[in-house]
Amino acid sequence: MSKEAMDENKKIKQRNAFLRDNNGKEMSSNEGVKISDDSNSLKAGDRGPTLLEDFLMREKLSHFDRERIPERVVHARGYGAYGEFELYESLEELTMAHFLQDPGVKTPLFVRFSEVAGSKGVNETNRDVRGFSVKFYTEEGNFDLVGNNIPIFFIQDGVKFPDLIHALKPEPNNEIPQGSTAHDTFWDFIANNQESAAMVMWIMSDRTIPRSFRMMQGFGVHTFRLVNKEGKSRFVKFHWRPVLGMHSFVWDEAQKLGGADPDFHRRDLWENINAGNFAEFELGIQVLEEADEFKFDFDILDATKLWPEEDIPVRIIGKMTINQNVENVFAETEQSAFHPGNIVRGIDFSNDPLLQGRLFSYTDTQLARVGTNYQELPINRPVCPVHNNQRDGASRYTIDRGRVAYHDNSLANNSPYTVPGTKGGFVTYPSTVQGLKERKTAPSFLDHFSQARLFWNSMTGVERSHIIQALTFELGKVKDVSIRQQVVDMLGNISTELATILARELGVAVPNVAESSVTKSSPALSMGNTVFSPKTLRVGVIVGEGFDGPSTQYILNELKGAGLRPVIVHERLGVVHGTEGVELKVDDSFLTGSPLVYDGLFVVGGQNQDEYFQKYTRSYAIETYNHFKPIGATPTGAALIQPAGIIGKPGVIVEQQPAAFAEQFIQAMTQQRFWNRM
Ligand code: HDE
Repeated sequence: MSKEAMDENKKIKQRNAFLRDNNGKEMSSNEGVKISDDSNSLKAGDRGPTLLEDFLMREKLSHFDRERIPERVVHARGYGAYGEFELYESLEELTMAHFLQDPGVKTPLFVRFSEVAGSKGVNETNRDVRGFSVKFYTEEGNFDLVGNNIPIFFIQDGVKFPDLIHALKPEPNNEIPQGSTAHDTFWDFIANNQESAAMVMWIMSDRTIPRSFRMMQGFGVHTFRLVNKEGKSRFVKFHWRPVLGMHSFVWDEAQKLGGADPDFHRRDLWENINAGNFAEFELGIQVLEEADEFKFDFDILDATKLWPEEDIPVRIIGKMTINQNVENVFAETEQSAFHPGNIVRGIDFSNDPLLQGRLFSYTDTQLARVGTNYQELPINRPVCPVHNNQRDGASRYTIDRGRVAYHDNSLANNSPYTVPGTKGGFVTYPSTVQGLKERKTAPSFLDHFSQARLFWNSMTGVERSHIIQALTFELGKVKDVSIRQQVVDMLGNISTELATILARELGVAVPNVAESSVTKSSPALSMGNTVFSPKTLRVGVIVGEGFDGPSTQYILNELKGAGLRPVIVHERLGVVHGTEGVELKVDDSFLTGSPLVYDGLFVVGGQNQDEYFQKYTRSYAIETYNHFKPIGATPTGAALIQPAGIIGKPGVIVEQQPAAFAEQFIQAMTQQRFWNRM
């Protein structure tokens, strides 16, 4: 297929055939009968009772009664969109995968980002791992990269997953807490399953409170294989890098935001895609020769371990652009069915026991959650032809013709034909296996603390202080003192300093264990090294009646030119009037807006600033300041926030001259957080 043809997003074209537009159409039942009255049931007399005969009411109510399907066991809250993947350079030398051959070719895809722990309605800014699932609709079948925003996992063996999730979810006797790991059973699991040590360090870091789905990394987590046409296999790990850089909230902000806007992440994605600010991520791979499998002090099959990028560099191979929202969240996102076992020719599995467990669980869960023929649904069906002898089942959509539904056959010349590997058929990589059949952990999986220490060593001072605060909060919520003690004892294996601080904060004893001797660090693990972009960040602009029209207009234009998104905030909705006839449409009132939903604040002020205006402006400024975010102010605005005592502090910029101010403020927005405020 030519590049031009691929550019037209084959998946969206296929999906469009299923769209139904009800606007301006006559109403009918599902059987096509036109409906004359949809507000009154059929009754015996106008005061009832309602008659069983009312087939229209029965159809409507019984369909409604079945509107829900079971929510996902984990990752229930999520949001999806379509996009495409463009390959930068051919990977022909590494893999046969069709979509990784020709530079410039675009492969349609669907992405779903998610929160792991909470139910379908949980607030989106909770501290949690984020799911990062990508379904590539390739010309040789669907390839699903079902990853997370953290490169490692809690456990090493799939058989433990139900235990982990039972411990992490709300406690079963009272169903508390929702979408949070800050409770006894989770930390009891951690203390008694110490393979989670490294993951604990990651989940207590700022990675689990991302500012946006568009501003976090993604990882395939497991070791997979790439297999080329000569049949040579290499090990591979997949990485997604956000083009906007990695941003995170601070914990206090994330918690409050859960109340101010429980839909913050989906709104951010949806609004930006609609505004043409497409989310972009580069795909990187770490490749390891089979001969080097045993050259490391960790086992590459152990999903609680990462491959340090300084040892095995990440090679960037292409870019994903997420550029189209769904038409219907249930039909597309809720029914989307991901499976790490959906691989294509040229990609294969490793023996990672966590991955092996997943290979069973995902198809099983989709059969239970969505139904037997889930692969036929528009969101899940491949863009390439599908022919086989699978038949029937609930809600079968395809109508297979002919009487032959078996293989081998002679009546249909043995078709549909199997396809040899040389002609495009999938052939499992013939890796060697040896050993006893037994239930056992490999000795190479038993070091739980070296990489936890590597992570701790790689953190900046600010990042370490956030990890300490997060652990103090989470373990502070643990009621059972013995669990607190057990976790602090466990953390003593990572860092004596960390365990000592926590022991004091949590009222438990300092552990008497030797900390890990690892001195190495990996700069790539720190978010302190991220390069930020100001693009699409939101600036709350507080404007009062009679504001300085021309200079405000000038500054706003400069901010927009840098890609920032000013949001006009005023006492009430409507229009606010400045000098020289400048008018601004108000986006948020003080009540509908919140300093939590802006990445920075610009206080313009005005001539008519009553007490209400002054009070809200001050409280917006203080909240923004406490979350370390940039604040800009005109001289009028500065007088307004003067009583807050923040003028002259880092990241608080007062305008002297519009052009210089705009430049400084954009720079401050690019820096995003001013940690040296306290
Ligand atoms: Fe999942 N996981 N998982 N998981 N997972 C599910 O599948 C499971 C694991 C991940 O956007 C479920 O469709 C087992 C690792 C994402 O729809 C379920 C094990 C990673 C999503 C399931 C793991 C993930 C899921 C629930 C251990 C990161 C959301 C509903 C062997 C690499 C997919 C569903 C979406 C969803 C099982 C471990 C990521 C029950 C048994 C490791 C992003 O099948």
